[in-house]
Amino acid sequence: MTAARENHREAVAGRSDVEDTAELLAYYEELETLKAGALWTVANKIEPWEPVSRYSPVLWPYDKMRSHVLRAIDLVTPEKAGRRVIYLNNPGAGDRAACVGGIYSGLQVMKAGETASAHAHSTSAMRFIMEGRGAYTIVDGHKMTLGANDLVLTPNGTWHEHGIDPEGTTCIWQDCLDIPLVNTLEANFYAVHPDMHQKVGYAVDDTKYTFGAPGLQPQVSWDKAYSPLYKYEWGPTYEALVKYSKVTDGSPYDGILMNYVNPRNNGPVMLTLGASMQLLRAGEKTKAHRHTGNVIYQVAKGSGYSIIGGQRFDWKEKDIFCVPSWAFHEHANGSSSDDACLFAFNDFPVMNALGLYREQAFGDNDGHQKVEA
Ligand code: 1HN
Repeated sequence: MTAARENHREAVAGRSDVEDTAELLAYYEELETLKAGALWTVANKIEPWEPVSRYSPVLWPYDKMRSHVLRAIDLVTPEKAGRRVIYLNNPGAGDRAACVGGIYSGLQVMKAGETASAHAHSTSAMRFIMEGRGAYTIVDGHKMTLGANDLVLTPNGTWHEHGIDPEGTTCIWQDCLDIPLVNTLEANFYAVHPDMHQKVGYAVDDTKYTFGAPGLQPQVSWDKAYSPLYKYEWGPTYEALVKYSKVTDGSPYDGILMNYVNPRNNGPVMLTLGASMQLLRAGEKTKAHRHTGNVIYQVAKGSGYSIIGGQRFDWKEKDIFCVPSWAFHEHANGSSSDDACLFAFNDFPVMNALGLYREQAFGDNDGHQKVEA
């Protein structure tokens, strides 16, 4: 771009190019004493041409995380800790405890026979089960049994608690909450259940049998903004992806992708957080694109790599990685004989509801980023 054109661009956007003088600097200091400032000193920073994420792409290898997560069992009890969780702290998060963007995430561990008491908060949460047998979550009196690669919702405002059956094994799952977002909005409330635990008021797994039949809905009213299904099991999810892969070319950027939806309106499972599962066929390499919105991936099956913002991240089962808003990313299945599956949490419902969603393909090099050395 020529200098004249650049100046024009600045002028059009009201961008500033004011040089500091002694008089101006003194003026800025005076404004500061009034708790005020001159817009032209911050305009370029607060109104970037395009999103500039403070967050980095990061991969958390499960084989490195796991022993530290298990160690917490001997160090704290769920009673004392509230929840026994090791959270994923992006280097750009500062004091926000964010995994990426407005999303918090952590690995929670409980052993057989343990329970974590009931509480409710304004934040919305999802959990994706990583390992172990006998885990359950109770949401507003609905008890759900959980196995590996199942997704369970604990929507905002619901009483929720977790436990592991005494006959079960140590369980680890990934939590995902919209904490940084809700705290930015300064709208976060938290309450502990008056009886510590809630009563199970329905048959175990009733939501699955009430709301979980594909293409069929019961004559039951539901006035909440989130999905009444609460639990999405791995078996039917994987089966649906495999069947879909046989009748579609899929997306050049996502492979075979399906969103978890609220069966009452086919919208996202909750107002602020969405989730998806994508299948990369044997040998599949997607093209790069970017979009507004933040995504946290967990490898549900297989191995491969992703290139995010020009950096290559090799992944295998249960590894977690994040893609910050507006970062180019592409995925590759490392196997030429078996499929790979990437589960993902995202904040697309927020981007869509607020009219902020944008997407762009990577134009050069046949859609593939160059990997930085
Ligand atoms: C929460 O409610 C859980 O219910 C886990 O398991 C992690 C982190 C911050 C705030 C609430 C849970 C959480 C959380």
